Amino acid sequence: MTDLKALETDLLSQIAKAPDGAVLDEIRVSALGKKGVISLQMKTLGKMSPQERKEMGPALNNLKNVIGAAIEEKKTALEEATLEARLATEKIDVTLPVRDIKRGKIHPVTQVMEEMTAIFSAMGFDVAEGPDIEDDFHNFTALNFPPDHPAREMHDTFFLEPREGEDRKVLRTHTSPVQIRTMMNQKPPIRIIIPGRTFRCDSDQTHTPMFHQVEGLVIDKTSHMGHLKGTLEAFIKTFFEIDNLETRFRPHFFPFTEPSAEMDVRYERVGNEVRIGQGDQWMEILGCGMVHPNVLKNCGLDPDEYQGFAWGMGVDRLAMLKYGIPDLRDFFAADFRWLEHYGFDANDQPNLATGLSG
Ligand code: 2NL
Repeated sequence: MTDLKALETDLLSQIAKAPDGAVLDEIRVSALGKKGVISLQMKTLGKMSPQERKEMGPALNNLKNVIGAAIEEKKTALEEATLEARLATEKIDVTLPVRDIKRGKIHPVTQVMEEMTAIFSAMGFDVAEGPDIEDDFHNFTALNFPPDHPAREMHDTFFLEPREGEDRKVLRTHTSPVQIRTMMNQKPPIRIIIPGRTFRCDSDQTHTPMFHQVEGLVIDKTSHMGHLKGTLEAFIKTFFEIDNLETRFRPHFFPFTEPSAEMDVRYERVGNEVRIGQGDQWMEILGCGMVHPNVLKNCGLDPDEYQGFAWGMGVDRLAMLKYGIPDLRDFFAADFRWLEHYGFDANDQPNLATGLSG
């Protein structure tokens, strides 16, 4: 009979010294494999006297378990050490500047949203975001849409199948619900812009069911239509990078602003090209107005104390105009050649100090 205690000590010492997984596996085979020492000892149990077997059976079983567990433990430790070593050699400094990007382009819509964000950030606006799926209250009711307003029921809103016991949800048709959420949760003064995706059930040459908006909101005690005009004129000149760009404000109607206006810029058409800034034609660029007292009330703000202005513009169309992109549908075609041509380098991060569009 082998001294089981000596065998255990020997195997445990071998396991402890194993430098890698391969050696550890050899030890496992030599001890627990079909022809391993422990397995061979177990085969001799049948030939033992009942008295001997009663003693040796449990002892061998115990040895098998102890060695098995020690091997598993060592295996985990070796794997962890290998991973640690690999992580140490593959360490990269993510704060180093990026160089030499060969593939991958920033989509013009993303770039233009970043440009708009850079311009309004410099004026002191924060960026706010909110969910794509909204309820009737945040998308329509709070914005002073009357209960029977056609936009609520019309075919151009995407409705989600209502869940049991829940109000029906919609894909937001504008980013305005984010302004509603901000006014309900934050005390004025508020100065935010909201870049994001919006959805309307509309698809033709000039409309896609998903499109992008940047809306803005200023709420305080004194901001008026003059501030609105100044803010948006300064924005559009910086955006198109044209100092003498001429604008005009035309009266308009939105349920959520009073008074409301649309801002146009001068332009001319030379051949197939649209030239912004000069010429004898006017192009509508954005909608705006003073926030309607009912909207303020719906958000828990007293219209006798607070006032402010808001605006909304379509990013996709402004991106087409600024960068001379002829067809809206190409935005969503995921054509790499198109992106290679119209896309931006990841290093071209818009900022006002070094120039917006590089
Ligand atoms: C357009 C016009 C506009 C707003 C959006 C707004 C939001 C709140 C309150 C008041 Cl919470 N107004 N947003 C105001 C005027 C115009 O968008 O033509 N967008 C593409």
